[in-house]
Amino acid sequence: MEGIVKKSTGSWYTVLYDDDKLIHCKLRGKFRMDDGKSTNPVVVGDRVIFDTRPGDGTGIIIELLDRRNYVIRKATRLSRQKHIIAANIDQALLIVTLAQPRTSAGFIDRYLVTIEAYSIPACIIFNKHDICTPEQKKTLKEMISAYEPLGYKCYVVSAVEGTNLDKFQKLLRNKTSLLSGLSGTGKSTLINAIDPSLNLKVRPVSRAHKKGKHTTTFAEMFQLKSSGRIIDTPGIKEFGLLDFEAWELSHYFPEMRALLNKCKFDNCIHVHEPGCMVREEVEAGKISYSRYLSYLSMLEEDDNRR
Ligand SMILES: Nc1nc2c(ncn2[C@@H]2O[C@H](COP(=O)(O)OP(=O)(O)OP(=O)(O)O)[C@@H](O)[C@H]2O)c(=O)[nH]1
Ligand SMILES: [Mg+2]
Ligand SMILES: [Zn+2]
Repeated sequence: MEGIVKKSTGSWYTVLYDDDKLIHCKLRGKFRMDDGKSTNPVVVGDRVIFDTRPGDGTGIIIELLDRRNYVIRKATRLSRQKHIIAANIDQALLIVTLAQPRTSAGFIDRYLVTIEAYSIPACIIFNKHDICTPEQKKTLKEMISAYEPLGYKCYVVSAVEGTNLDKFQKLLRNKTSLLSGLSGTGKSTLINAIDPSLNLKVRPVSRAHKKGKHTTTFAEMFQLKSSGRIIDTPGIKEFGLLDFEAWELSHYFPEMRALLNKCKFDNCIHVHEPGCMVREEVEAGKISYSRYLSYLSMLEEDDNRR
């Protein structure tokens, strides 16, 4: 039978099949590992073929079907292995808060670049609108007018007061959505607000540090009553970037990608080169300076990594 992995804890996998049935499965003894470079062979969102074991109602996963896409967590410096967060995602929704915790523009851009590299559509969900100060509401408007023209749809919501949750719910319809963001931004609260019967664990942000407490500790997929599947994830600091060459980085910034081959030099990395169209547009205010700064910082980090 075919199913979708809902969660994985150690050696057990919960598999969703026939729309709403669940079965606990183990992997078949000699399970084909991909390239040995990933720490987890089967992940949330994977489509698998399983057999039921007579007797105890558990199952055995015998085959992993091809993945359409997947997202990895940043690998530690010590290990070359990657940890896959989830697979077969239709859209990535970044949950952002401007206070408690504050999500920086740098974080948002890094996330968007990563998701661009995976070719997965992304949206930005600004949560906790109920506690935004007038100053933050102004920042919010500026951010929306910077990101929407780049193709990232923005939603302003409050999970607590229910603001715009109808729009959010519509966004989730008939899709598999990955929710990510810093710890404490309200990912689990938002899912509860859409479907209270799920009753996910949530915890207040620390008062002293204005940071979340990593309440959700592993990724899990939920089938929504209102149609669609949503994957709750633990708060992340960053995603693992795919390996990229310096000249490729600008391909993941849509406003820079639009200028592809317009610079004087083909291998222009848009820093000091003469005849650089990207820098020209930054100087003319057509490309956001904040986005360009994010670009430079990612470029520099990549340089250090080498
Ligand atoms: N004022 C306000 N508080 C919110 C809102 N959404 C979530 N919160 C609060 O933010 C805190 C953290 O929410 P969680 O849902 O646990 O956050 P999370 O993103 O799942 O965090 P991790 O699981 O740690 O990654 C809780 O105290 C929520 O009540 C909102 O719209 N407004
Ligand atoms: Mg959570
Ligand atoms: Zn250039």
